[in-house]
Amino acid sequence: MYNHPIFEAEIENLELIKESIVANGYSIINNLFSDEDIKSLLDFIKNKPIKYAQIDPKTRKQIKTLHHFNIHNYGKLFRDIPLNNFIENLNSLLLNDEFYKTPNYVPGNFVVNQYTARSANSALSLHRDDRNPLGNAYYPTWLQWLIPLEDTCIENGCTVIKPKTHKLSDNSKIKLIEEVPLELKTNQVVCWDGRLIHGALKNKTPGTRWALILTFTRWYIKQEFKMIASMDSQILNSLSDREKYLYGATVEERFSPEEGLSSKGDLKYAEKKINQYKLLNDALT
Ligand SMILES: O=C(O)CCC(=O)C(=O)O
Ligand SMILES: [Fe+2]
Repeated sequence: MYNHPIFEAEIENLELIKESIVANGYSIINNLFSDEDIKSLLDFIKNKPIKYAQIDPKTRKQIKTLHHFNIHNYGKLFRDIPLNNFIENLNSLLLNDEFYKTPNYVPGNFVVNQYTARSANSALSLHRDDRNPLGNAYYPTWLQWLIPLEDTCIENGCTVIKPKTHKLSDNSKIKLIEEVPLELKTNQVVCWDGRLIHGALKNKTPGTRWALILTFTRWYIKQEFKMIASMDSQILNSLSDREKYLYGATVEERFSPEEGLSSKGDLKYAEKKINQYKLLNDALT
């Protein structure tokens, strides 16, 4: 058994949730998505052929896991998740750069770093996904959201965390902190600071353990995949202003100073970059 009392709260308690992420490195959030949405997401994922496996962060070897990447390309239900109001509000409190002005109707200037669906099979070693040098900064620069599409438990390979390790850089101290399994129901999600040490247990059951994992970072951090480049022209044509910020179109690298002198782009700049990707799509098809 473990001593750490697991923190969970309802979506009405935005401030408490923020405080738990700052203090404990994570928060469980109850009743964010409807049962119906979770079921539709699961049905879609279960019917989609799988192309990829995962590299273990510690051993760098391929491990047995079912994995989908860039799932913003899987249709509206998947595209709506990063736009969820609560996710947007919490991310804005923790990841926004106050020196990067956005239009009033665009609340955040952080970006999606990676958007995947994962079903546990082998165990995933303890790791942190935030690649910044270790430190004890108050604010995170990465936030990760895990949205279970099936109940998770110790038997089927739930996530494990080492609470409060997000601000620790001393490995001997990290070793002493207990590993806490986060057994989640499908009406719960968990959000953690990307510096928090976490992993996943082995799935000992014959069933799947599907979860969506959505990583957001501050705007200047390199995305795991170039989200804009992963989209076909039809999706590029349908991006809302909010999504142009969210998927990094406003902060795509400039080819030269002729494309603008600030790396904090605006919507006009995003439009230009999106057009460049449309031309690239046309050339490749
Ligand atoms: O699936 C999980 O519980 C955690 C996965 C994870 O940490 C990762 O893929 O980096
Ligand atoms: Fe991870």
